[in-house]
This record gives sequence, structure tokens and C-alpha cells, in this order.
Amino acid sequence: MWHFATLGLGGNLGDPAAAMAHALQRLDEREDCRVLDVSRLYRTPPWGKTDQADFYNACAAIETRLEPEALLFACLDIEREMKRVRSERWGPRTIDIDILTYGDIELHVDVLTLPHPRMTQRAFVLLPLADIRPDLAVSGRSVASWLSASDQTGIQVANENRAWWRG
Ligand code: PH2
Ligand code: MG
Ligand code: MG
Repeated sequence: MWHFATLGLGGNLGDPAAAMAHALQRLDEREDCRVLDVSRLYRTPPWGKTDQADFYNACAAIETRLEPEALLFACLDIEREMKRVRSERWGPRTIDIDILTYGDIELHVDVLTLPHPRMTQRAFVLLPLADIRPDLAVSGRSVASWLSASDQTGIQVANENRAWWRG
């Protein structure tokens, strides 16, 4: 049984675009995950903790046979394998892979909350997600509708070729 999910990727240390591309390729290589669509690549001002380098962000739509927690662990495995560096919450990191939505599941367990609890406020998530799934319903509104209510100040397209992540 294949399930539809969306992912948010980001990073602001080292070569984040290369790290995100590598992470998406690793997921796509798995026999239980298929990358369907990837957004454009964005350069975004840091959110939460503002005295750090700009981030690169993107979103992906995938199909997976993994259950939500197993998908999370697959993402964390890729982060670990890439020797993710993270110093503090909301601080600089080489790679971050977050599950944004999984089907229309609402889940609250210690390791994972779905939909991602802050995604409806963050333009650095909504803008790339609207590239690929503007009509996706999240917490009662479409991605496009959440996006129109969000603050997109300072966000730039860094690569408009949607194949940026392919090797
Ligand atoms: N991720 C964070 C904290 N702040 N800011 C931007 N622009 N992009 C991110 O991906 C990001 C952030 C924690 O995951
Ligand atoms: Mg995150
Ligand atoms: Mg994360």
C-alpha cells in the first residue's frame, strides 16, 4: 500500500543544496519510497533564530510504503548518514528533513506531530510546497491559502529548474 506524503528540506551550513539533493536521491533509491515531485530551490531568511546564515529550502511530494514513524526514521537515518551537524534548536544545520503531511493523518506522538505543527505559518515551507501541491488541504485550508496569509519577505528563488536535485 503506497501512501502520499510531503517533506520539507532545509539547511544553512556547508553546501545545503548538495546535501538536500543527496538526501532526495537517497530516498528515491529506496524500494519503499518514490520521489514524485520536487519544488524549486529557495534561499530563505532564517526563521526563529535570526542571527545565522540564510537557509536553502525545498519541498518534495513522495509515495511511500513506510508508516509515518518508519518514514521519520528513514529521514533521520539519512541525516545521520550525512553526518548532520546541529548545534541548537532552530540553529544552523547541514541538513534537515521534516515530514510535513502524511495522507490526511493527524498524529501526535513524542517523536512526530502531523501535520508539521509550524508549517502553516512558515513561508519557507509554504512557498516551495505551493510549487508542487497548492491545493493540498492542511488543517482545513489549502497550501495556497495559508501561503497568501504568510510573510514571504526576503525569500528568493535560488534555482528554478525543478530537476536541481537530480545528480
Ligand atoms: N529551519 C529551522 C529553523 N529556522 N529558517 C529557515 N529559513 N529555513 C529552515 O528550514 C529553518 C529555519 C528549524 O528546522
Ligand atoms: Mg525543521
Ligand atoms: Mg527536523
